[in-house]
Amino acid sequence: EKRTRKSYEEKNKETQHHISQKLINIAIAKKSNLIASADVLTTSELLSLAEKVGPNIVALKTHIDIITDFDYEKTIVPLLEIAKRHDFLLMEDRKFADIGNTQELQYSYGIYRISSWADLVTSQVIGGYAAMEYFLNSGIVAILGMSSKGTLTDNHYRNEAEKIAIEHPNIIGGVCQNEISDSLLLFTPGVNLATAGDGKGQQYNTPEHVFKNLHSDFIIVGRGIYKADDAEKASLEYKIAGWNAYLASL
Ligand code: 5IU
Repeated sequence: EKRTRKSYEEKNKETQHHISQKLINIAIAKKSNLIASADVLTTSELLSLAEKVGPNIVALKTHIDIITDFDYEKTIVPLLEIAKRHDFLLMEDRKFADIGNTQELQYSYGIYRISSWADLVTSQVIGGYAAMEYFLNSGIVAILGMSSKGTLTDNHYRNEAEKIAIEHPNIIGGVCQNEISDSLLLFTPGVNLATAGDGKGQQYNTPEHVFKNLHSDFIIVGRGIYKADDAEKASLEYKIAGWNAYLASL
């Protein structure tokens, strides 16, 4: 075992990064380890989902570049207001994968201006340690392993990527389907209570699996929530399932 099961209270004492502390404090206050993935295509769907799931989540994960009618004033400004009111963080799943200079430009410029609103950003670490220096306002969640069938993130890659994540003060955690060092927060997507896959390579596990076997800290759920007939109800179900699985794993 790479990772001992630690409570959120223990993690909170150990972490130095203000974003990890914020995230963990929300988890404790809400009794939630749920991050909803808002892979929706319009501003109105994004805002309506955020409003419905807001009370049950610690963070909302966006792919802001799939919003077809994106407009900073109409999309980001109200999203920030909802996040503040319901007390959740914004995580932009940008998966940066370039040299430091380019990542710095992608992070702050263009129409999305990610650096001005994202508490957390995901990044590949393929560009190496120095490429991680420029995401100054956000906590970085490093992509260490992927959930899709046939991913190239094998044991060797994961170990090398993890070394960078452990060493880099701006990296607060990793996305992975395996155990990682407990100095990092572990974020696990590919969670669904109803199905084992999506027919497009996605592979799903249950909250029980990710907390008990991987000692994960946060589950990321997309279609299990936003495709449900009642997203609010589904988010509550995943919140309870995630929290119970966490408690059972202690
Ligand atoms: N996501 C994964 N697996 C990964 C990584 C990211 O599913 O290994 I890295 C993203 C993709 C999507 C969300 O935005 O997490 C999962 O959505 P579904 O729960 O709808 O499969």
